[in-house]
Amino acid sequence: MKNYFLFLALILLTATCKPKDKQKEVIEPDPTTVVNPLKEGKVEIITKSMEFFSADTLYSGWNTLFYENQSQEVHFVLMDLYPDGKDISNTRNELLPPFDEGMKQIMQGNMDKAMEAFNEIPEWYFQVKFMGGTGLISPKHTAKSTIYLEPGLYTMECYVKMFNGEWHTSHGMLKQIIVKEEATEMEPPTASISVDISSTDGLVVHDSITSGKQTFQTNFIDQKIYEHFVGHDVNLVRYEDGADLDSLIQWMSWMNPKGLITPSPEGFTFLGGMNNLSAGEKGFFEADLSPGNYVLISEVPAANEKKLIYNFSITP
Ligand SMILES: [Cu+2]
Repeated sequence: MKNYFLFLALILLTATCKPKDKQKEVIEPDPTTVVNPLKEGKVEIITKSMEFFSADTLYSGWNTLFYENQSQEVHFVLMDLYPDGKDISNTRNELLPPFDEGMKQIMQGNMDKAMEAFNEIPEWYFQVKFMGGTGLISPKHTAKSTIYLEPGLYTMECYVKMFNGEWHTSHGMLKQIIVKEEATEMEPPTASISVDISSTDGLVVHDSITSGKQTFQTNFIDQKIYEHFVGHDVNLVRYEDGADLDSLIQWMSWMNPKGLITPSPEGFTFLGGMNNLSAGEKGFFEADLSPGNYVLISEVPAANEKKLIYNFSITP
């Protein structure tokens, strides 16, 4: 009898233990909790020298671009939504050649010949819709911008110039991106500072800018194509005491042979911003501000004459 109870106890023990062990073995990740950063609207983009490392298919809706510039040069990210039937092969075959030729002529001081080359820019380019991106970002810095993407075919580009005047776009900073119908789960962030930008009133800042982590909301009141064939944007730039603001203004025009080129002007650090958007649209960017001197400035020729520059400082 005693043995019988011992036997029963053993059976009960193994019966209660075994399923537990088995349970441990069969634990598998629940597919509903698998993290998909892209579905959450988190898009990582890295530049190591002259390229974009990123996903090539994104979800539509709100997306935050985390653009890490690991290279030695200043760059930006601009998202161009293409008209139906056009893709990156049209960019390479029809758009880059006139821009390359025009820039070559500018570098040689032949503005008339440059304009002749720009006359060859294909008509479809003027139907490209600029959907934002980051502002200019200095080496070893990360830009964080939130934009709304419609479904479609895009190119991601950076048209800053190399030391010899050739476009980054022609050296690898041009990537085709497909944005699918399915949207992200992201809501737009809550802003701490609101900035209006327009071709009439320039940059108008509605809140006082203080130190710490700030989220800027950029409201594109209108938009237009300026003399450099693109519209206005917003770039946040920190500058050292004594830095020459005029050298920054000159540099912000790619039509200037020494503009938007390596090296970038002395004493200025580019901290991101919001690239071209259409009239009525908004975008967001984040920056962690320490005491110092700053400007918000557009990448356009003669930003000061267009009121597209806003100077401010943060006191300790
Ligand atoms: Cu670049």
